[in-house]
Amino acid sequence: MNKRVKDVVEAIVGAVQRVLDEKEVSESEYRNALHYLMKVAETGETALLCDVFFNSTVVATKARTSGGSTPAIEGPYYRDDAPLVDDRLKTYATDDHKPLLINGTVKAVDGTLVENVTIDVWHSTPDGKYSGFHDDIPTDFYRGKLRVGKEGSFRVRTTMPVPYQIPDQGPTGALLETMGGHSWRPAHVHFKVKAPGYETLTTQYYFEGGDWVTDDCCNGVDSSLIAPDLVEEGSRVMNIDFVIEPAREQMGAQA
Ligand code: MBD
Ligand code: FE
Repeated sequence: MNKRVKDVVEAIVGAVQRVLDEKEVSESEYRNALHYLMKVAETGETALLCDVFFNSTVVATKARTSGGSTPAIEGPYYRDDAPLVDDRLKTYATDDHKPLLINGTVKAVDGTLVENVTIDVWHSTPDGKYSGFHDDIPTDFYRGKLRVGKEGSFRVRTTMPVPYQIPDQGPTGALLETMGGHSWRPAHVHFKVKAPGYETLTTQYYFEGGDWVTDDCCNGVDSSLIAPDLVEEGSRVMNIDFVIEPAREQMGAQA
């Protein structure tokens, strides 16, 4: 018996029951919904569908109590097996997008330097795919792990991502369309900042003035995550000073 699981699942079941009742959902609608969910599972879109609707809510809960940098949704395309990279993500030889330089620092909330920090960086390919998930693109493209230097700074080069359409041919895209919505996300770069003894910071950054920044289908944009339009020597530049907080006990965690 796990009290936390009981608590949360009972609340979810209660919420769904209330909606079925209030909306007077019929048997055929209910069966349609079940078939829909089976299609979601068959097409491997379970994480995608849930992330579209729920990831931002979980992130908002974390953000309320976090003293560190603004967190953001992870999305379904993180790979823990990305390669270590030095100062550049591997990009396609044919990629003619504007160069992007991402640099900044990592510090603890009390301003001190943190040891052994790694930053996972990942973003989509020029054609809006994620390596390691789509089209058999090898996992080392457009993603990598950076080691932050002893002085707390990092720097990596890549190319500019573009607005991203979440897979729109499957059940997730179909549902968004049926609901009169769209399946576009603003161009973004994902980050995961990890250090022993610290809370992992998962976040993403967007580009000032970019399409869909104010209308993300995943509701993932916070104004503090929009990088100003800064260009130096033909390269778009993103300066990010990450702030991470000491690890805390996880709420409700059980052995
Ligand atoms: C993505 O690339 C993404 O970042 C999120 C949050 C959801 C779907 C696709
Ligand atoms: Fe993404």
